[in-house]
Amino acid sequence: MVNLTINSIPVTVPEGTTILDAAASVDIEIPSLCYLKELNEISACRVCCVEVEGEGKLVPSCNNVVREGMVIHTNSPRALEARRVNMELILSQHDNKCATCIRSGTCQLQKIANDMGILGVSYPTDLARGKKADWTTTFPLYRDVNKCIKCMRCIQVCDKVQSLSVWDISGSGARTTIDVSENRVIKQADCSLCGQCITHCPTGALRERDDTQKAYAALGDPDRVTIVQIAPAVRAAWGEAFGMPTGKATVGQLVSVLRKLGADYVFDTTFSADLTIMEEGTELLQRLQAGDLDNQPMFTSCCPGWVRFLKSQFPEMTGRLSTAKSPQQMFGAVGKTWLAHNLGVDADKIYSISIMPCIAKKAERELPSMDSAGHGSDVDLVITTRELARMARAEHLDVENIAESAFDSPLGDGTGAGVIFGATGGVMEAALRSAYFLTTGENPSPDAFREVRDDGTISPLPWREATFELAGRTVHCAVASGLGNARQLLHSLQRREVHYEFVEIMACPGGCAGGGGQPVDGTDREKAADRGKVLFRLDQNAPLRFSHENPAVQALYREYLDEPCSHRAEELLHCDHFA
Ligand code: HC1
Ligand code: SF4
Repeated sequence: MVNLTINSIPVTVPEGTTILDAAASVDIEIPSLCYLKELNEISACRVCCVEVEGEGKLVPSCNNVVREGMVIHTNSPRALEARRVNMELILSQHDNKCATCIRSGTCQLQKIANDMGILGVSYPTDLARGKKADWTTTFPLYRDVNKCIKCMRCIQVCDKVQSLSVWDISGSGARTTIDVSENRVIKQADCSLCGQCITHCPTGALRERDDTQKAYAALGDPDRVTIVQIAPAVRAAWGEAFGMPTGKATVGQLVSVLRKLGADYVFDTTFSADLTIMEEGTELLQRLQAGDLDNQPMFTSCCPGWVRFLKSQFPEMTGRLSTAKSPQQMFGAVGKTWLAHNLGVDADKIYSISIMPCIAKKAERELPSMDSAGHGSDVDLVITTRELARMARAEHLDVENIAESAFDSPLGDGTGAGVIFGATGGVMEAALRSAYFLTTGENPSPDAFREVRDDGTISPLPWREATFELAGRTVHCAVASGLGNARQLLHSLQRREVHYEFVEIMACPGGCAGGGGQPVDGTDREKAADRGKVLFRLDQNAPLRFSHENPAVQALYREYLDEPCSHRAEELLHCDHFA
């Protein structure tokens, strides 16, 4: 242990502890901007500088460790002055247009500047001129070079967690900035659109393409019938955007918000998650029985970030994806066919909006294979959880106290199995529950496959694995979230170091619960695990916990599709990932 003094308080901490953490251990908060524990400890911003007595120098507290006998002042006049100068220099290269900034209220730069009482900047404004024009096009990810504070967090999260290295430092000296690596434009950069750079950005430099105006136009158009679907993971997180604890705001309240915003029908993506299970589970059994999985696994295909990653990084393995479309897209295809017929509505009048925790879903809906209902795109618009929150805020709704409202029928029916799609391991678990039923005619215990869940225990591998008996044989399963972990798993598969029949991969760490379109609160606290717990709790308490028991899914097969993987189901609900 190391003994030191911080602001006259005696502190004892283990060797190797940073000054920042040592101060936190006695409730002294040192402001920091670029720092992300174990990810970005480079002291680029130097806002966390403290004074070390007797050494005549200021040091960044995020990457300097404590030494025996140190006497540290976090708020000495020198430390405060250095912090203010560093902040003002950063602000001189920032556009400071808080009134029109997406992160106003959750921006860490804004918070620290306000906390420090900075009312003006002593240095001339010196904004970067970057490739801004490239970002104003239709790409779902948007970057504003004049809000970038060069903290390098996007570089680190994309490189270390997602293994894609889309971002890099560009230029030198005072002209140093962050841009797409290797002098590419973003469309050429194999970006998975996971959005992790956005959720880890401390300012408004990175954001999703804003599609709220299109949503307003559709919701207010009397000639359109708007059908809205809400993704599983949104329900666990949307209230955070209003300062509520994770999971406090319910999905029933969100349904009410959407009705207030003008939605004609509000449905649940968990309906089509259940449908996905029927199709993907049947495909799994068919491929197992055909011997197609003897050497290489079938991959889940519901995460478009993962699908984009696979197609760009391991194109030779694209054929291992399940052909099942994602729940979002299955919903879209069913919405403009069976549902339109059911509602007695002209399918051409339907405008289908998804509320998703995801940026990649915006690109997924635009893929050429996603128009199988024959009425334009099956899904017309994707709005992230954050965009939805902005729309609710603009409406001045008292979301905390709004009464719950039920989903519309029939695509509002979902099971607990559909809900857990939003957490890593959930798709696999839901699929195995129904695959067991499809092969034995009996339900397993709903929790029989919980081993694939991320329960917080450390896995010896960068992924989780489990083995189950299914269809008279042993099925080896693996679950990975985060694309860096996925890359390691794929390399092991290619080198034949591991063998699995069924593999679930989600691009975002923790699955959609940690999606790139989820609320950010400016605290840097990773919330995916807590949101995942909310989803598993909802499953635990759900009246139905098996996808094959979803009454709307059963009716859809009875009235329209016949059976899973039927000719019509293949046409509507499956796709060619090579297209
Ligand atoms: Fe997801 Fe999915 S779980 S991909 O994360 O399979 O976005 O929530 O909607 O489509 O159901 C996202 C979430 C979501 C799909 C489902
Ligand atoms: Fe989108 Fe979910 Fe995939 Fe993240 S894990 S890219 S939120 S679908």
